[in-house]
Amino acid sequence: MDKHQLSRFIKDKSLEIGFHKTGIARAEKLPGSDYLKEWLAKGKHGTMHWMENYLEKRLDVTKLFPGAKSVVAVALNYYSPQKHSTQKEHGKISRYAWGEKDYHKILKKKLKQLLREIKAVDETIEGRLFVDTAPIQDKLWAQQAGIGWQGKHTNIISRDFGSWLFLGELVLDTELEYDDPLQDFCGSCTACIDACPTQAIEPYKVDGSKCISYLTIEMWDEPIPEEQASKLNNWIFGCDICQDVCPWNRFEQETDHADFKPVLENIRPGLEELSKLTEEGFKKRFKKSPVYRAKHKNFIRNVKTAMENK
Ligand code: B12
Ligand code: SF4
Ligand code: SF4
Repeated sequence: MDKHQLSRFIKDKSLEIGFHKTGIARAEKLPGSDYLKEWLAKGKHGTMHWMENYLEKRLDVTKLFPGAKSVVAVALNYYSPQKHSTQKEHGKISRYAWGEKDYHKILKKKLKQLLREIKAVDETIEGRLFVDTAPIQDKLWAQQAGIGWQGKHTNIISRDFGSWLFLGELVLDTELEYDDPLQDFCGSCTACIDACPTQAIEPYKVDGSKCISYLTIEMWDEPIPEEQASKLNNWIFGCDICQDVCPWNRFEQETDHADFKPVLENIRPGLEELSKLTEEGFKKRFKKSPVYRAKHKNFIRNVKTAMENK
């Protein structure tokens, strides 16, 4: 197969495997990647010190995978149409964590399958797969490969699915045909900036240390600062506000992946009941779910903070 045929093959297989969007970009240091250094220097990562690790690799994919020539960026739509409860006695868990399983495993399995299909055509091709936790800038690659643009809330928005997308990459040591990046369609809209309760968003920049997602998932072993605690709006794991208000999410489509179907108790979880979860109970209920990342102690902290706001 020449590079045109192979690129077509990869995109067709990717759809067959169940990815909703695929784009291909040249593996090189991307313009825009260096903003990360400024973000870290200003402490916008709060206590996420792991973001400082392998910095050179995160900034340049050819250092992460020497020999890399192409980045196949993929996206999976996880949208479920149910609404978050507005009742005070319920907590809010972000939509991406409503399902029973953790998305990392689901994406990884599909990327492995894609790599197997590619190797079946040409066994000399080598590849590495990355999902979220690797030192690679998922959003930059999705943008460069034309999957979507980074909205002012910094999430990737696609014109056909909105922003309810998980992102991943398959990096290959072979030349392919490359897609063009998509232009920005935010225009003069500022809905996400206006709606963010903790004022974490400046256009195209998010102060991670102020984001409710950080405060409830990534900030461990310390109380939620008073200034932000009163603004949690019952979010106990992540936050969907900037995406819920985005006009491009009118184009959202219900996911066709059974694995992302919501567990009903995750949509309207009772705060009182959650506050009584023992470590064992937390493990039993959330072991396979993304919620497990928060750990029992911090999850209970979130629940209690939400209850105090009543
Ligand atoms: C750290 C992290 C967080 C942190 C920091 C968030 C952030 N915005 O950086 C916290 C914990 C707060 C977080 C929250 C969430 N996250 Co998160 N997170 C990550 C992670 C691990 C790294 C992101 C990163 O590199 N941040 C550093 C900053 C510097 O990157 P950046 O925001 O992209 O910076 C760009 C812009 O600022 C822009 N820029 C800068 N200046 C300018 C100027 C102009 C004019 C323009 C146009 C652009 C521009 O260029 C920069 C480079 O691209 C990625 C996974 C990965 N490995 O990439 C997931 C990831 C970004 N998260 C994801 C998700 C789903 C979320 C949440 C929606 C979860 C939730 N519901 O609670 C929220 C969204 C909050 C938000 N509005 O960003 C998804 C996003 C999917 C998508 N459709 O885009 C990712 C890609 C995971 C995945 N593989 O699916 N996350
Ligand atoms: S996820 Fe919530 S807190 Fe974070 S930037 Fe979006 S609206 Fe603000
Ligand atoms: S809410 Fe408006 S400004 Fe924010 S990402 Fe969506 S379109 Fe862009």
